[in-house]
Amino acid sequence: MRILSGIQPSGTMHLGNYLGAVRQWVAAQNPEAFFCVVDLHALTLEIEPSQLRTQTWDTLASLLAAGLDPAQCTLFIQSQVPFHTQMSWLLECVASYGELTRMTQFKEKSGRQEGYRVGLLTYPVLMAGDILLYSAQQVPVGDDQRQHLELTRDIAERFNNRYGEVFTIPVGVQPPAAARVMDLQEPSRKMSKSLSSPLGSIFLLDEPSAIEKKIKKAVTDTDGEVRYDWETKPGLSNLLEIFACITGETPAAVAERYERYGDLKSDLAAAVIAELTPVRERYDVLRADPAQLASIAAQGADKASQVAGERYRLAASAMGLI
Ligand code: AQP
Repeated sequence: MRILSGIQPSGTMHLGNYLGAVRQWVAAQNPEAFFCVVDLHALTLEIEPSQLRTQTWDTLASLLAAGLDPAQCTLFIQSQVPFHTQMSWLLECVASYGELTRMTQFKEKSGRQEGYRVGLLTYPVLMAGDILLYSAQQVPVGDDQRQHLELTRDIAERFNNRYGEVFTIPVGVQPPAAARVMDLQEPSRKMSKSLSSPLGSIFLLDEPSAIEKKIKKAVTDTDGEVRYDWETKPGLSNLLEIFACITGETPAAVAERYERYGDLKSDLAAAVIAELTPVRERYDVLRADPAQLASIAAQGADKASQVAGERYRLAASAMGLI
């Protein structure tokens, strides 16, 4: 199965990235699967060059620690495959300005800053190129990427209608639970690398004591009944989704096993710690070997370039470029 997905090196990976996306990638990895650190996307918001560099390696090490295996899939850094920016230009000449200004993430992120970058408007087109370069049939992503994936499908269909059948039309795939993990302190907002309150996000590299504290202090409600109900119990439902994703149950089935919030929180903390501790331990070993990380990235970029180059040349030629 041809698969493509990516993650921005915009901070430390959090439980939302891990459960909503990366855990699915590990389960789906195969020789036809491509996963990348989308460093070009991270340039859409302000970021120090040294921070971007460090976080790119941190993110690559996190993906390996989470279980991606370069012997089973292709793992690479987006900017090391120049076809991504080349394809982005071709697709910018297919996408319309109106459809880009309608993107929810653009509206939210541009509203937060003065003088936002043009890249913040156009990065969904770069993302479309990321996916279409690899003829991905499936794109495992969290729920927040649903709209960008629809845009990718629209751009691909428009291209194919105008220039001939060049692109595979991809399908987004979400996990059955935890497709949108919410902030533990503000369950109306998604868990985020950059925007959360200190206690709102659980990070992949958090110590067990920090995980326990964050889950214990997670906002719930005062009615005391353990029930899966996003309308009236968003905080609790978020915890149930996280729990269900880890154990492979449904959130409602997890809710049935508990009568008290405290017991649910203690068991959830133990489950999250058991899930993340081996990842953190592997990360420490991997991050201590920068030469190995660089070699994995170089090999991945080589393999990715072969596939991406072929699709780029087909698209460019179909549009009339010599
Ligand atoms: N809260 C979330 N729940 C489930 N899945 C999530 N993803 C992101 N947040 C959640 C999924 O993780 C993958 C990589 O996302 P990204 O690096 O593009 O992160 P983002 O969308 O920019 O969101 P972040 O991590 O919160 O970063 P900031 O705060 O910098 O915008 C994607 O598949 C995404 O769906």
